[in-house]
Amino acid sequence: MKQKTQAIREEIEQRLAAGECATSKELIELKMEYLGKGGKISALSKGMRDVPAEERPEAGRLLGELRAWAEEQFDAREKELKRRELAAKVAGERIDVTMPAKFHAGGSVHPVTLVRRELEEIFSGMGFNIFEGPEIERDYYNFQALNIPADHPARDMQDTFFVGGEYLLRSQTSSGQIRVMEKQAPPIKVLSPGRVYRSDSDATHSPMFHQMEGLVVDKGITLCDLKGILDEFARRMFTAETKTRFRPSYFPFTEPSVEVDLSCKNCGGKGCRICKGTGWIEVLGAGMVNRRVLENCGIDPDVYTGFAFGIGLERIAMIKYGIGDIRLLFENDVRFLRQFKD
Ligand code: 2U9
Repeated sequence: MKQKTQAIREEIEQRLAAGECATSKELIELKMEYLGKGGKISALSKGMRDVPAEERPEAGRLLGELRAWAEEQFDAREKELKRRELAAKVAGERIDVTMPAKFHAGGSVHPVTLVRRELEEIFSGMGFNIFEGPEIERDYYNFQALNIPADHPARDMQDTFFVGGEYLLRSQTSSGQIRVMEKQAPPIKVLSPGRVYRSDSDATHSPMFHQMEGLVVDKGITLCDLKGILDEFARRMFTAETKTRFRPSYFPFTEPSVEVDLSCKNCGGKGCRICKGTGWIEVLGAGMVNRRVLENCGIDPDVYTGFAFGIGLERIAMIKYGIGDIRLLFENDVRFLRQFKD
């Protein structure tokens, strides 16, 4: 038995030294050849039956030693192989920080979003709270409560998208502001940005566009407060020299109503192609909240007054960035969009 175990020991030593197993898989195969069920060491164990009884304890000890030694050899080699395989993997994955970076196409912020963010910053800095109402609105909030009578042209199917029954796609964000006035007692100072829908489409009108309406209701609010707030907006949004001009107008929800022009930043008011020679650009509508609108919301118009204004975000973006056709803002052509950066 001693010779046999010694012969196997030498055989294993030789085969491991010869580098027969370069991979973990080959090592397992070699291990099985000796320690597996049908392996050479197992075969020796089976041969114990033929060993004379007095030699068996010594033969058993030798066999046990051989098995323990062989396991140790294979385990040590396995550890070594794993270490080498890992080292090779790590070396292959090494990052070369001097390589040029991969190109990532960076996105840009949509000009309407840029304008919305800027307006939100200007008006929230003046104490306005932002409220976004629903886009699918009831006739009452979009028209009736805003003093838009049943025979008003805005109510025509040609102008408003009706969804069915009393529901429609809101044509102005002021519908949401009625909801605020119903729930909240003055003082009220809200700003409502959002999508609105009107059945209209050409170079300056889109069936879906973005509005931002402001509403202030409190005791003693006058047209002067409106002018002060809009002057500040004009200076912050455009330049410190920008002037505002109020022209009389008419809206059912405000009385008196005004259309507000800003002095043309291109020519400084002298008159140019952009302002069509007038020196002024029409930018928004505004007015004192009609007392009937306040009454509809349970606010006493003899105690409280308010002003409101409405701004079309696409219109501001077109003026600010010199965009000639509103449709460019909705086509999502990246060659156009990537010109705008945050
Ligand atoms: C309430 C009462 C009144 C908001 C106002 C305008 C005048 C206006 C237009 C500007 C360009 C719409 O997007 S646009 O086409 N808006 O001219 N909007 S006063 O008046 C309100 C708002 C809320 C409760």
